[in-house]
Amino acid sequence: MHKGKHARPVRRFGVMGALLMLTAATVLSFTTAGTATAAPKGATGKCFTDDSGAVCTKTGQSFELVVEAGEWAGVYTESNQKLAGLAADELGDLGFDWSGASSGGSPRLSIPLDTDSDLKTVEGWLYVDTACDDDGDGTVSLDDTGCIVSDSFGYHGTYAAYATEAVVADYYAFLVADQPGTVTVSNVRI
Ligand SMILES: [Ca+2]
Ligand SMILES: [Ca+2]
Repeated sequence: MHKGKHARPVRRFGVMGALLMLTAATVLSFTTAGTATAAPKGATGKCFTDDSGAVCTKTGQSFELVVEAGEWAGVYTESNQKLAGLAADELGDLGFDWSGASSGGSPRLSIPLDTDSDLKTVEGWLYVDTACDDDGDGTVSLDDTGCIVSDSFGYHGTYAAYATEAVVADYYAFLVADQPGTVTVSNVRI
């Protein structure tokens, strides 16, 4: 995954940092067993950063992400666990509202996918970036007509036409900004 090439070890939020660095292959060995206690269940969105200068500022349910080259910051929640097991091509209106900088697939949702019937292991990712906001109204929503998505298995096209056997894995779904600029996201629905 290109997004990991600038990654380096982190201290404050090692789980997400490690996750961002992992290739699809190495994610295979990841399970939720060691991370389930990292944050309280049911928590609403929380900031994470690469701890190298990127800034995430939470105001209410709005998050300002300030990222320079090679950095990342984002929002995660554990409430996505309600998604585990759902068909990846039938996820309704997941998405987020955004304003500010967008480029190179940033900001985007990364939704963990399972393809081997073991929800505790992640085999791939569904990516939902601002290409999904085809009508340009500042709302990314999977149920928008014309919403463009991609996945780590090579799909790139409309979500409406997305057909996969994958289901959502029992793992973090998160929003990340990893291209330079300042973007504000809110109403993160994962
Ligand atoms: Ca799996
Ligand atoms: Ca839209």
